[in-house]
Amino acid sequence: SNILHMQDVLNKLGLQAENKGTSTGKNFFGSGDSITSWSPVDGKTIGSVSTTTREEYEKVIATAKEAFQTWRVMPAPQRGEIVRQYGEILREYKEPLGKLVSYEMGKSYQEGLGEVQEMIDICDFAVGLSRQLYGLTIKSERPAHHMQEQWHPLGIVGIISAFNFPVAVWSWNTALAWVCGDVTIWKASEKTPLTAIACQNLFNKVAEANNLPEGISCIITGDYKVGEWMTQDKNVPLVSATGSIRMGKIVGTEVAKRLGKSILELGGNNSIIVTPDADLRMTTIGTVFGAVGTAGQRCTSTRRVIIHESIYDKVKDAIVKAYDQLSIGNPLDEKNHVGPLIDQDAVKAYQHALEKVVEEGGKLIVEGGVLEGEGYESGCYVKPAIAEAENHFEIVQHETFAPILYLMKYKTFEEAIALQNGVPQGLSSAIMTNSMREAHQFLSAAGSDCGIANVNIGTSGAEIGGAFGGEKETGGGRESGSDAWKAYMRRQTNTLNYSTDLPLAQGIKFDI
Ligand code: UN1
Repeated sequence: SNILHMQDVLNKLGLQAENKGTSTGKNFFGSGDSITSWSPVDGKTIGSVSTTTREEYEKVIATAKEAFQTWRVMPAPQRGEIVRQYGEILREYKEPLGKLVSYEMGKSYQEGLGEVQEMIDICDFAVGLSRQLYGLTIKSERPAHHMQEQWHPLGIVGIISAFNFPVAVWSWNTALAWVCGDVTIWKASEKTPLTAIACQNLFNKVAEANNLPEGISCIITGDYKVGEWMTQDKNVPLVSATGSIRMGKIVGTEVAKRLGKSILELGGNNSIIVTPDADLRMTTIGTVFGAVGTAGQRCTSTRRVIIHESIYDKVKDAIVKAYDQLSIGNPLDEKNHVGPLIDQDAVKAYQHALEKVVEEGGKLIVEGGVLEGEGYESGCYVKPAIAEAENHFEIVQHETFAPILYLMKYKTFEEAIALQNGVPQGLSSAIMTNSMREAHQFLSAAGSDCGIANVNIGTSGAEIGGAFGGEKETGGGRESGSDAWKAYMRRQTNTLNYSTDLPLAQGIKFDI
């Protein structure tokens, strides 16, 4: 019945069968080829969106540049007020937007709502932040001198986001960028273009009510080429990109070529270490949610479980038993735990990984497979699988965006940490333990090398209040909470002399 009401959802969010995918606010245009948005839930077409041409891109840049002139001098708390109103609209539209996220991307309705909740949370965070863009005062070595640092807006921030969190990741970036005084241009994933237009339509209600100029929130649509226009464009001082390592390497390199700034939040290869005195129930729930939630398509999804040999069989049995209870199907039906993968390419990558792990000597203990028949017409529904594997296997070193979990054993604590850290990625990590010593060792400088390290919690489901991102091939960028806002601003160091002399720093004498 949720599906039957999808037309209402589209109407509420201002979406049509054919949509223009370029926008500077209430102005929508776009004359490039159309992209079809296709739901992995039932394989049906939801609507189409026109792509952005180069000429139209230039128009967006010109409008955004113009908008920045007024937006950057509006007092930050007033910009915060705009973000507050956006958070209010999101509360009002939480259900339809959550439903569209679920239908267009394929995650469960609960998770679709959760994603909109993340948007609301980051808006609240940004509103508070708008009064806390603090700089420092610094003691000068010279008499009657004052030093300070202050933070100014950067300009146009380009946001490139992935299909798996089609709306939340944009909001982490944009809500911060807006209160910081930046204007934003969003290139959403071409797999989820409709949710992006829905977010823009909601922003337009706020923009209109407040007489804001065009260009504060912009969207562009298309494939990697459209993203490349931004990465190569000096008019875009910062590009924040969330997605695959392959994409991030290209974005990072292109932006670096012009010495621009980038924030990269890329793939993970997240593991849970399960120690001898771990709570078995918590371990099971944390692992299974982490591995099969969002059908394994979170960058924080649990990919590996590193289990102490003394409890290996017990933990393995509990996880396998939990997998028996999983129901796979339409994610809008709340009785299902696992929805579809995003598309058939993702299904192929899943199948390839399962073949590869066996080829490399792994053993499947929960067999995978693609589901067929009634309810599975899209061809995107797969069974969550578990393999016993070794960390050095090529496929284990690689992030497969699908519900595949690798189990491995450890003997010593040092070995567990080495396995956890022994992958190219460094996003999220967790330990299940009741030993204070192990917990602290895991969080120490010699412990987890990831951007996120959790104790007695799984690897996924971070709150917005912390900085989100990771090390190594995860890209090093941080989005969302803590002081991640600083990356969206430029720092300026000021020295003011209120004396009638001009003493030089370092005691240097220069007499004329
Ligand atoms: C992502 O998968 O790109 O921590 C983001 C989590 C979510 C965000 C994931 N809050 O799982």
